[in-house]
Amino acid sequence: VSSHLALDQFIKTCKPINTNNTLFPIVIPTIDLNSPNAKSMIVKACTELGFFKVVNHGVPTHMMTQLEDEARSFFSLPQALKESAGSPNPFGYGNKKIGRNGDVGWLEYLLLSASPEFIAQICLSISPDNPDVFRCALVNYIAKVKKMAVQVLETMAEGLNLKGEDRNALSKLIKDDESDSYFRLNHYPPKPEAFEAISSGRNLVGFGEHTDPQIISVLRSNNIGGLQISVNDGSWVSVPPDDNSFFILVGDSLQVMTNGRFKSVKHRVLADNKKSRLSMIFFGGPPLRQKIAPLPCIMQQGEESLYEEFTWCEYKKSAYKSRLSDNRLLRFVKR
Ligand code: GA4
Repeated sequence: VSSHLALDQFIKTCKPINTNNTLFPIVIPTIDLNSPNAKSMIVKACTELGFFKVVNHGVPTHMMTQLEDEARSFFSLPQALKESAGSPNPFGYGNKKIGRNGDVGWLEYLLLSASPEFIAQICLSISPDNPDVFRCALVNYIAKVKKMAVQVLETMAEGLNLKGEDRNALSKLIKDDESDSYFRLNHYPPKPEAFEAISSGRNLVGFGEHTDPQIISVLRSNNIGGLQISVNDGSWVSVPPDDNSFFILVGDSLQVMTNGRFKSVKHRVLADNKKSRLSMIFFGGPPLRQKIAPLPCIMQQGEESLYEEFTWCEYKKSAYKSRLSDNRLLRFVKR
């Protein structure tokens, strides 16, 4: 009875979402990182959707499955042990509550800084006697995915016609020792049996609509669907899951650095599944003091920035005051 009550309460705090315009799976642009066409295809995908899938990515399958197994073990721990990771503000274990301003979703998660030192510390607090298995799975996976993100950003830069040093203009922000990158494990439990009976036709929202504030996000999930992206005309498109590939999302910072050429993609996750969905996401962010502004090397003669200048630190501060579905860039658009 008590778990039904909790679900009932959860549903009451959820806004109904519009799924009338949800449809048809479109073809997700798929980029073979080793193909000579990769750069032009990436630019096209980032311009039109802010979203694409990467194959031939060089991340070994065993690293993905190892981390998925470890994540499963973590989420199956008793609640009190999971909570020993601390609260997710700024980093730790979260359950249903997202951010600091009342957003909720049908998921539990572990939100981490991507730095190996931080990960060592948090793994120690989760399992003091045997921290190394989880730690190694996380650290190895993150290192590989970060490397791939760097390759994607360099291919992107080439596609934008950046030459010489400028080819690293985006990737260097992620490679920087002070890069403020995050890592997140999301566990969306199956839809509860009692849901239909008390939800009056609402959808079960796993993670509500939002854009990512960082430069780039690299997402991998198990073979359970739920991820949707918003396309130009505002309709929602379901992304068929693929546990062998990665999905790349353009973040707000990359939209600004390309002066609006690339679109940060609005996305959400529905949790209408019979089986649980597990996703792992690397968020590539710049150092805190980094100025976020259009790259001088991409600006045409006479082109002006669409945005007021801000640092990553300022953007993050403002993001943490917002609700998930807010348009966080609006505040920085020049009038
Ligand atoms: C969205 C992208 C990342 O998951 C995240 C999220 C963060 C959080 O879960 O704490 C935020 C969200 C994300 C954007 C707006 C704020 C902050 C929740 C929220 C309501 C870790 C991030 O960097 O921004």
